[in-house]
Amino acid sequence: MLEFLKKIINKASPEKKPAAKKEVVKKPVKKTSSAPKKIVAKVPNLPKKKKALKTESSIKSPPKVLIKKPLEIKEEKKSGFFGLADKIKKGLTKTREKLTTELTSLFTGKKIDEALFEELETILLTSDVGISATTYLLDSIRASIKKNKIENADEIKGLLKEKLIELLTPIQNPLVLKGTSPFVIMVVGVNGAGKTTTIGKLTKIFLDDNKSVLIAAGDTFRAAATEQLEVWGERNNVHVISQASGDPSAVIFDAINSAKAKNIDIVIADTAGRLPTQKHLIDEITKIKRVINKCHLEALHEILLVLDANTGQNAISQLKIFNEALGITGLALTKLDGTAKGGVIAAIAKEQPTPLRYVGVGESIDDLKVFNAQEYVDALF
Ligand SMILES: Nc1nc2c(ncn2[C@@H]2O[C@H](COP(=O)(O)OP(=O)(O)OP(=O)(O)O)[C@@H](O)[C@H]2O)c(=O)[nH]1
Ligand SMILES: [Mg+2]
Repeated sequence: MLEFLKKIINKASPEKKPAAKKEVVKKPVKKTSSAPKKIVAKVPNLPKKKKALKTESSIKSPPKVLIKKPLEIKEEKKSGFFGLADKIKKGLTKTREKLTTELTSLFTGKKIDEALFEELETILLTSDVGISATTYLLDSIRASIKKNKIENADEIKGLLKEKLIELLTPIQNPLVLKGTSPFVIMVVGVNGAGKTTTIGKLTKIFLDDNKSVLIAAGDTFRAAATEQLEVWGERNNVHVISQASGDPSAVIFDAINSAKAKNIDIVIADTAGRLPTQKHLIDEITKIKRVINKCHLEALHEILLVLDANTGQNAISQLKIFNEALGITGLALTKLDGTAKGGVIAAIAKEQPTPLRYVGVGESIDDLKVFNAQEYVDALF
């Protein structure tokens, strides 16, 4: 019996040694699997990504970095171009979820009658489409139903999409850079609408299009405004012109002259947030416009009003007052990702049609998109 036990122990012990060897082999395997994980974690942070990869490559072995680099390029391409529709879709999730749920339960298996139209009206109004655009959409849908003898309520969803695209297409009017150089854009809007952030994202759009950009810190009112703009300048590697004590007209004037001297294509001027009801501040911005027009031969090229989508119908009244004071040439509608009221675009198109240049769907540098009616409606429901 003892002999038998000894035999068993002797058989077991030689196996322990190879087991220890196995552990040694495992170590490098662990290393290779952990290193790429670190790189992947840095991918979402685009502005810092390249630096992070360089540091990573100097520490870790080169082959691992080489494997991950193509992935990084794919990521950039995806969000920069191919992922455009996806970004809008993601940004409009809240509005889409509301509309999809409500419209699906409205149309599924229902009769086309007045009650259905009343419910549809409520859905549109609560999505901030506004009375005027809602009436227009319902009338067009009614006319199409009559003309095409539609009996199935399910088909109304398609009609609504079609009519919305028709309504929004006239305000799809992307910014075209023309006229004297530099092309000057003044960004205006109420406090906190997203002006400075939009300037940061817009700069990235222009740089991607191989244009050179200079930013003018024309918000001389708020203490931290210049610093905030400088952060965006650094992210884009673009110069920000500012003055310690300041008259916004002087800062913008300076920036235009500097851009002329350096052959820079575009000047984007930030301005302080102001409420349309603050008459003296509206007067001040009209003065800024006059001064820029005097110093720059061909009038200011673009006066871009930034509107926060969360403000709903209030956005229309802001647009009206800023337009009367300044002559708004284009709009950027921000924070669509934070609201279920993306229908406000339809209200703008119906009540105060103005070229909608850009839509903001997040706080990151790549979260500003050129507005496209079809893409927008496709993302809605
Ligand atoms: N979610 C989301 N947040 C945004 C968007 N655009 C801007 N923001 C945020 O809105 C806040 C205000 O943005 P700013 O760019 O400082 O607004 P502003 O109009 O320059 O503000 P003032 O200079 O104070 O008038 C910031 O926290 C931004 O990150 C957007 O499209 N989506
Ligand atoms: Mg600002």
